[in-house]
Amino acid sequence: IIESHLAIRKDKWIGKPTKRVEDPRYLTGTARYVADLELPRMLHAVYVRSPHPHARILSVDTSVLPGLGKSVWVFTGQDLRDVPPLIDHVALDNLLRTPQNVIAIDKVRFVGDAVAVVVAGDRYAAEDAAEQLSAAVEYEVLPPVPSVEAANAPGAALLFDDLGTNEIYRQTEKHGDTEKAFAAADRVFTTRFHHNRYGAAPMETRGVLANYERSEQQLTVWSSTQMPHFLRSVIAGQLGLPEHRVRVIAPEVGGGFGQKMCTSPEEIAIPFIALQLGRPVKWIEDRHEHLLAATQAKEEFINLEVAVSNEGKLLGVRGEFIGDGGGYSFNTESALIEPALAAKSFPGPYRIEAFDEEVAASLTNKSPVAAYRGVGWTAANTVREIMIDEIARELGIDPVEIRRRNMLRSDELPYRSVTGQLYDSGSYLESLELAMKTVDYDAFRTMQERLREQGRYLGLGISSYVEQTAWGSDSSAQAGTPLPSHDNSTVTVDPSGTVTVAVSTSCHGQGHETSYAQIAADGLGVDMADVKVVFGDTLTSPYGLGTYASRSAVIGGATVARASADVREQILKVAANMLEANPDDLVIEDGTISVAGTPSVSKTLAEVAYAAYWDSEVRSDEPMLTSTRFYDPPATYANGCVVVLAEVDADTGVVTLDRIVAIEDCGTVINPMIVEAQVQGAIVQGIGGALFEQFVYGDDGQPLTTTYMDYLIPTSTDVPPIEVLSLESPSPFSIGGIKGMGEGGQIAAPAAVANAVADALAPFGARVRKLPLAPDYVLRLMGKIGSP
Ligand code: MCN
Ligand code: SMO
Repeated sequence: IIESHLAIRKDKWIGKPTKRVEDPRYLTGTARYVADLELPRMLHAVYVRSPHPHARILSVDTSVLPGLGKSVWVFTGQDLRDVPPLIDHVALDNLLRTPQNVIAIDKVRFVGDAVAVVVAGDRYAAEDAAEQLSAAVEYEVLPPVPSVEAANAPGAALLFDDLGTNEIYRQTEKHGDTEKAFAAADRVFTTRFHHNRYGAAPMETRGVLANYERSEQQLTVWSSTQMPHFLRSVIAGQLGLPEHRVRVIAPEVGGGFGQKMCTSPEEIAIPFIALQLGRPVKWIEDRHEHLLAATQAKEEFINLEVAVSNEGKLLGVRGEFIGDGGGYSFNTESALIEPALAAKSFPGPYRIEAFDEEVAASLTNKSPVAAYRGVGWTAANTVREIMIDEIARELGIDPVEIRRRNMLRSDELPYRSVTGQLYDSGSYLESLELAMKTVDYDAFRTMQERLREQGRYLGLGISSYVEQTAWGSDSSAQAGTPLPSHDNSTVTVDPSGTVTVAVSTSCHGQGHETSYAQIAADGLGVDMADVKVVFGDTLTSPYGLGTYASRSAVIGGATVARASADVREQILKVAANMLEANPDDLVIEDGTISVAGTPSVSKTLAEVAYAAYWDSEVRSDEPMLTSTRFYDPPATYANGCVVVLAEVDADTGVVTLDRIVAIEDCGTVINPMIVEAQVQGAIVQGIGGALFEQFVYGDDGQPLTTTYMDYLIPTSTDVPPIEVLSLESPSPFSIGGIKGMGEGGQIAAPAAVANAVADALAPFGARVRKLPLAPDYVLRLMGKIGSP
C-alpha cells in the first residue's frame, strides 16, 4: 500500500501477470462486432466516393436508379445540407478552419471523399446501385494538389477558395537562447527528413449501425469507436437532437489505434439517414474503402539544424515541422496533430536547453491525416534518434556514449523540458544501460566487424524515448494542442456482493476488463472473478472521453481506485454496524470482512451487501454501495529504450530483423503481461512504418496503395522475437504512480530500425532521410542504384 493522498490500495492483484479475461471470446470467435448485429427491417448502406482527387460536383443524377424511393434510396450532400459540417476545436486562434460536410456538397477534396450514400434492402443491391450511381455523377475536375510542395507553389489550386491559401497554419515559438547555442557550437548538423504517410490497419474496419426507435424517441448508434460519449455529444449536436435521446454503443471494437478516435463523417451521415427512413441502417466499410477513405497518419517534413560541441553535447536545435494534413483539417484533432505534437515532444529524454520550433500544416488532395498510435511523437523520435546517431558517427563517438552525455539523470526529474513538458520521473539512462547489457553490446560489435569482412552487413540501432501519457487537460496543454478532458468511473456492489465497474474509457483491445478488475479487486478486497468491467455504452457508463493517448491506465485506473475506496468505506460502515465494531478496526480480504486480529468475527461481503440494501437496522441513510469518481490527471511521461539488431542483404537491399530488446518504464505496472504485449504490438506497428508501410499518391493525386498488395503491413515472418524488460519509476504526480504506455513501442521502433540499417551501412556513408526502408531505397543508400 502506497501511503499518501495519491495512494491506491495495491494488494494481491495489481502488478500480477494476470491472463486477460476478455481473450477467450476473441479466441473462440464469439465476440460480437458491429458487422455481426442484425435488426428487423435493417437496410444496408454503400458509399459512392469520388474517383477524383479534386473536383467540383456538378450534378448527381439519381434518376438512373430503378426502384428509387421504393427499394433503393439515395442521399447526397444536398440532402444533408442542414447538417452542420464537422470542424476542429483545437484552441489555437490562427489555425484556419476547414469545415467538412459529412457528405460533400460542392467539392470533393480527395479520392474517396463521400459523394452519396445508397441504401437498399441488402448489401448486394446497395453495391450494384452505388456502382450505377457512380457513373451518373458529373464532376468538373480541378487541378490536383498532391503534396505540400504543390500546395504552396505559386498558382496552386486552392482546396478551400475562401481561405486564400492551402497553408492553414504556421507559427514559430522560441524556447531558450538558440542564438547563443549556435554561436557556441563547434559543429552544426542539418537534415531534411520526410516521415512517411502510413496508418492504422485495424483488423475490424469502421462500421456504423443506427436505429431510431419511435416509441422510445431514442436514436441508438452502434459504432466501432474509441469515444462513445464524445460521439454521442457530436451526433446530438450535428443532428439537433437532445443528447439524452441519443445512445451510443461501441460493441466489440477490433482495434482502433487512434483511427477510431474522432468522429468519422459516416458516424453522422448514417444516423441521419436512419432517422429519415425510419428504419435501421448499417454501413460496414470494406477494406478497399478503408484504404481510400479512412484517415491516414504521420506524414510530415522535418527540417533540423542541430548545434553540437565536439564532445557531442546537444547545445540547441532549430526545427521546422510541416504537416501534410490531407483534404481537411480533421475534426477535433486538426492538421496540427502531427507537426505540433512532434515539435513539443522533440527534446525527448535529453537535456536540450535551446529550441526554436516552427510548426506548419498544409492541405493536400489526400485522405485527411488524423491520429495513429504515437501521433507526432513517432516522427519526432525518429528524426531525433537518427540525427543523434549521425552526429555520433561523424564525431567518432559511440552511439551509446553520446546518449549518456546528453541524457537527463533520474535525480534531475521532475524536469521541465525546454518546450514546457514536465517530465515527472523516469529511468532514461538506466533503460539505455539495461538494453545494452541485455543485447551484449561489445560482443555484437566484435561479431559485426568479423562478418563485415565476409561481406555481411549487420547493424545495431538504438532508440531512446519519452512517451507523454495520461491525456487530460494538462497533457494536452503540454503537447501544444489544448483540449479539456477528463473521465469517470462508477463502482457498484450489488445486493449479492458482486461488483460492477462502469468506466467511461472505452477499451478496444487493450485489456481493460482485466486491468481495471485488478484495481477494483485490490481496492475492495475481493476476488477478480467477482468484478465485471463494463464500458462502451453511454447508457450504462458515466460520461467521459474514452480511450486514446495512453490515458486509460492512469485516468481509468485512478477513477476505479477512488470509487473502490469509497465503496470499501461504505461496506465497512455497514459491516461495523453488523459486527458492532469500529470501521477502522475492520479488514476486507478475499471477500470477507473481519475484525483485524480476530478473524472469527466476520461477515462475507455477500452478507454485508445484502444488509446494506435490505436491513434497515444496519444500513446507511443511503442504502447503496456505489460511487462515481472523476479524474483529470497531471501529465505523466513513460520512457524506455528499443534496440534492434538487423542485417542488410547487400545484393537485394532487403532488411532482416534478427532481435529486438525493449525496456519499458511506465511507473507502477498494473498488469505486466498486458504491458509486455502492448510493447510488442506497438513495436510491430513501428516495424511496419520503418520497413513497409506507406500510402503513396501519384503526381495526379491518385492513391496507388489501395489493397494490401500495394500497402504492405508486417507479417509474422517479418518480426523477430521481441524481449520486453521492465523498469518501474512510479510517477510522483499521478494516483498510484501509474503512467500510461500504449504507444511507446511505435514511437521508438522506427528509429531503432533505421539506426540499425544506417549502422549496418556505415561503410557506405548511408544517411536515412525518409521511411520506409524499402529494398530500392536501401540499395540507393548503398549507392548501388540511382541516388537516395
Ligand atoms: N497498463 C498497465 N500498467 C501501466 C500502464 C498500462 O498494466 N502502468 C495496461 C493498461 O491497464 C491497459 C494497457 O496497459 O490495459 C494500455 O494502457 P494505457 O497505456 O493507459 O493505454 P490505453 O488503455 O489508454 O490505450 C490507448 C493506447 C493507444 S493511444 C493506442 S493508439 C493503442 C494502444 O493503446 N490502440 C490499441 N494499444 C492498442 N491495443 C490494441 N489491442 N488495440 C488498439 O486499438
Ligand atoms: S493514436 Mo491512440 O488512440 O492516441
